[in-house]
Amino acid sequence: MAAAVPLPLPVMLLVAVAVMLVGAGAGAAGVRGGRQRQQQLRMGFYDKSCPAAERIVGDYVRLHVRRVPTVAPALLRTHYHDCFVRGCDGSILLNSTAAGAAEKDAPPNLTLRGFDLIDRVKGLVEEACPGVVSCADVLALAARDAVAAIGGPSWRVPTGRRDGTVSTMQEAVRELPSPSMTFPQLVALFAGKGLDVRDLVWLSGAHTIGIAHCSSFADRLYSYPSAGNGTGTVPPLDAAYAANLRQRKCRMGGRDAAVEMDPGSFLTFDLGYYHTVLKHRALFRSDAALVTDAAARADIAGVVSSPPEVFFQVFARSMARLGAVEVKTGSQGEIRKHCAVVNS
Ligand code: HEM
Ligand SMILES: *[C@@H]1O[C@H](CO)[C@@H](O)[C@H](O)[C@H]1NC(C)=O
Ligand SMILES: *[C@@H]1O[C@H](CO)[C@@H](O)[C@H](O)[C@H]1NC(C)=O
Ligand SMILES: CC(=O)N[C@H]1CO[C@H](CO)[C@@H](O)[C@@H]1O
Repeated sequence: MAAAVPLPLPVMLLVAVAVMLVGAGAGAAGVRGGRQRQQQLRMGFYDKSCPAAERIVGDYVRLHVRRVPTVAPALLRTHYHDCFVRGCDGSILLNSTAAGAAEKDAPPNLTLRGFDLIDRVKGLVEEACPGVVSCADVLALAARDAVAAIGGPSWRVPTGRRDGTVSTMQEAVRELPSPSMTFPQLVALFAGKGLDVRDLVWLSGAHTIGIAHCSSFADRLYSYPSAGNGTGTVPPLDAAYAANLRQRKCRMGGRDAAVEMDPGSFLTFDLGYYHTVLKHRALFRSDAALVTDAAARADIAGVVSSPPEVFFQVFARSMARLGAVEVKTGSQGEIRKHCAVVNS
C-alpha cells in the first residue's frame, strides 16, 4: 500500500475499501520500515505446527467476553502496551522478579487487566502443542478476537512473533504515551514506533471502549485546564462535564473511581469516542489533542459522518500495523512456557 504518501481521507478510504474487495483484508502489508521483520510474520504461521491454536484462543476468549465483556478493552489495551515497549513480544506479560520490576508494574500499567486470562489460554494452547505458540501471538490473537466478540472490527493477525525475555518498569514509563501529552508529543512517540499520524488518530479510537480511573485525567479536573502553546493549545474538558465528574463520579470514589470513556456505550465499538472528542468530553488531554491538528480534525470529521464500517476499516488497518511493531521472529527470543516467566 502507498502508505508513505499522505492521502486525503476519502482517497485513503477508497484504497482501504478496494483492498477489502480484492479479498486481501486490512492487511499488515503497509507496515513501513518493518519490511524484513514483516516478511516473517505470516497468516496461519501455526497451521502445521499447531493447527488448533487460533481456534483455542478464539473459543476461550469468546466464552469469557460473553461472561465478562470488560475483558475486551482490557485485552486490547494490554496488546497495545505490549507493542509499545520492546515491540509486540509478550514482555508486558512477564512478572517482576527479584532482579527488578517488570513493565506490568509500571504506573501506566497498573490498571491493565486480563493477565490471568492470557495465562489460562496459553495453558490450553500448551496442552495442545507444548512450546510452539508464543505468548506474544496469543495476546495479539486474543485482543483481536475479544474486540470482534463485542461486535467491533476484526483485523488480520499474521503470526510468528517470538517472546522477549526482558521487561523493565523504567522502559514502560519511558515508551508509553502519557494521557497529558500534546499532539506533537504523541506524534513523535508514535513515529518512534513506525506509526504515523493517522495510526495515532484511529488507534486512539480504541477509547470508544473501556474505562479510565479518575487519577488518569485528574489534571483536567482540578488544574491546568488547558495545555500547550498557540495553535497547539489543548482545549479544556467541557466545563459542565468536568463539573459533573468533579462533583459526582470522581468525588465519591476519589482517584480510584472508574469512568466510562464513551459514556453510555463503553462496551460498544462505535463512533461515540470521536463524538466525545469533538464535544470536548473525551477524558484525556491526549484525546482532546487530536482536534488541535487541522488534518486530524478533518479526518475525524470525515469518519464521524460516515458509516461505522469506515472507522472499522481504518482501525483494523492501523491495528495490523501496531501488531507488527518491532516484532521478534525466527530464532530471536523464545517461546515462553508460562507467559509470566521467562524459560529457565
Ligand atoms: C494515544 C496515546 C494513548 C494514551 C495517552 C492512552 C492512555 C490511556 C489511559 C490513561 C487509559 C485509562 C487507564 C486507567 O485509568 O485505568 C487508557 C485506557 C484504554 N486505552 Fe488508551 N491510551 C492511548 C492509546 C491507546 C491505544 C493505541 C489503544 C489500543 C489500540 C488504547 C486502548 C485503550 C483501552 C481499550 C482502554 C480501556 C482499558 C480498560 O477498560 O481496562 N489506548 N488509555
Ligand atoms: C505472576 O504474578 C501474579 C500476581 O502477582 C501471580 O498470581 C502469578 O502466580 C505469578 N505467576 C508466576 C508464573 O509466577
Ligand atoms: C509553552 O511555551 C513556553 C515558552 O516557549 C514553554 O516554557 C512551555 O513549556 C510551553 N508549554 C507547553 C505546555 O508546551
Ligand atoms: C492508578 C494507580 O494504580 N496508580 C499507581 C501507579 O503506581 C504508583 C507507583 O507504583 C502507585 O503509587 C499509584 O497508586
